[in-house]
Amino acid sequence: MRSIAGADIYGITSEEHSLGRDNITVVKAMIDAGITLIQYREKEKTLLEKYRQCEILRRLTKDAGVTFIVNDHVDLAIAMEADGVHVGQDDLPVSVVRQLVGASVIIGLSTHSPAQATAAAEAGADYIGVGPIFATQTKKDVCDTVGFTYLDHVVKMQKIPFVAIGGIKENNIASVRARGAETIALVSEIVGADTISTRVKNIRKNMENK
Ligand code: TZP
Ligand code: MG
Repeated sequence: MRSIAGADIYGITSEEHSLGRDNITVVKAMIDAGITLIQYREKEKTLLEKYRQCEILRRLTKDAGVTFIVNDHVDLAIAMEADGVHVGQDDLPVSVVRQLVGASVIIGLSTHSPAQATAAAEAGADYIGVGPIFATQTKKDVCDTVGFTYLDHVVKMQKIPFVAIGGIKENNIASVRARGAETIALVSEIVGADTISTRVKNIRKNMENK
């Protein structure tokens, strides 16, 4: 199985793309829509503000049996007793993150090349991010798109679970799925939907049309 925690959709927060709703409201809607893997990703708040939101989100996700991953902040993930932490290429090395969080916490690492995927697996990451597949406005310091070339490499040549990310929408998700991605992350397409439950339903419909 190449999915992450058995999830089809990986929901990721971003308040600035959430049509004026806060992350709590959005995560509640994601949970109601049946999303079982959610990352707290928030670039526009202080660490204390993030902590306050995560206190609520940890309770909501735990009660719903949803896997809760914290982006960027290893300390926040530990404090929240999050199920996982997601880091990037310029963050602490995975080996160091592992020492800090312990064996049972999921570690995700963003990757953009075959060499990074191999290194992530060797370092003990539990999953990798593969992207950006398509152009995205959501991530500010984003690298060039990796397209399907890198996705195909990961599907065929790597064993580690992975999530495809970047510019994935209701109308292109079938193409990503068809190439072998089991878990697919969408930020703006979900948090920016007028009605999150309807959007998730349509995304799932298109995912099944492999
Ligand atoms: N990492 C690679 S692309 C990206 C992240 C966090 C942002 C994806 O956002 P969207 O809105 O799904 O394109
Ligand atoms: Mg990061």
